[in-house]
Amino acid sequence: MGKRKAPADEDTPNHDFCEFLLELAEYEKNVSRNIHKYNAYRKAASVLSALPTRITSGSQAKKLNGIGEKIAKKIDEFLATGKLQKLENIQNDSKNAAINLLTRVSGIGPAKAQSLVNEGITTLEQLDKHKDKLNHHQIIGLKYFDDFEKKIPRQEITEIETVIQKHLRQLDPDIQITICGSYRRGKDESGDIDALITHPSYLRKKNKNTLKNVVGALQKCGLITETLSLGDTKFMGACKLEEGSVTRRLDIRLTPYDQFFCAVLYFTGSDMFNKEMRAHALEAGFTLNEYSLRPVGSTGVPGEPVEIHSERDIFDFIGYPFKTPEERSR
Ligand code: 8DG
Ligand code: CA
Ligand code: CA
Repeated sequence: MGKRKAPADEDTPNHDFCEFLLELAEYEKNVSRNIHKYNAYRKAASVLSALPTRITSGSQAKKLNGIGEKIAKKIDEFLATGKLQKLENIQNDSKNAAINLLTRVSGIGPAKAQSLVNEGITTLEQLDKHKDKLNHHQIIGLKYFDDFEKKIPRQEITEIETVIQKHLRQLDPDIQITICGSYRRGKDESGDIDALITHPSYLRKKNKNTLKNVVGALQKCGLITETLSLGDTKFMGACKLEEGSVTRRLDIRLTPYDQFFCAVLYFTGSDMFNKEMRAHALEAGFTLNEYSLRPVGSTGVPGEPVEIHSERDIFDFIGYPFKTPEERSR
């Protein structure tokens, strides 16, 4: 997953509010480790970013779904003073800054970052001298710290997709690949590459070697350069288009054919959109995840998965107006 969350869209009328809300969200996730507050700030930023007009007071903002008293007060403070004292304090605390920095290393989560900082490791240089404290994923994350923070231009992902497609065809012409994530939502640049593969003969029963064969072929041709983890259904690693190119984060997931559309929907995101869609599914009496859509009976026990033949089917079943991938970005 992209580690540095995209800054708020600069050309929306409320982007400065979104910016401080997203920064507070990162603080809650990385330092306080309060996932509820993290979600609340993200939700508020998402609501504000979709507004076509400028918010001029906290009380006006409070009328919006997802903005309560506390965030309204922050908007008033920001409007009055042009800053937020809470955020200034957070930014001026060197321990917070160190935790935030270390969580930008792929594989280092908030808990690991805190324990490193508690041991006195606060910079990447110090981290480099204490690689014994890191696992394989984190060591690779540190090695490619700069590369992994660089956004990937859309064109480069298209080229990588073409290379993958060529090798998949040689392996088995029936394997299908879809690049999901922000790329599928039409973004000009992405934080990483989220590839989903499936095969018509892969229905529940797993072929243990499919993903390993795919990864092997892509290593052999030089595209895949690092492996962070590799299981039967999920590869996490890195790839490089050619010698001298930037090293990119690449995830590949193998999904059963009958779960393909739920997986495509889930991995296309955005994660805020997924949250909204899951909430809507629940209201309509369904439970939705990356594997299936299932009706929930009055007992609360999910039934058998609904048969799905397209992404649109999922929207139809829960009575949610269809949105193209490009419309799912907030
Ligand atoms: P980016 O890489 O350009 O930053 O954006 P992205 O493609 O939207 O984000 P991502 O972090 O790569 O995640 C890909 C999709 O996976 C995301 O759009 C929706 C889905 N997803 C969730 N929740 C989570 C989660 O907690 N972690 C990850 N890695 N993916 C998630 O809905
Ligand atoms: Ca990802
Ligand atoms: Ca992504």
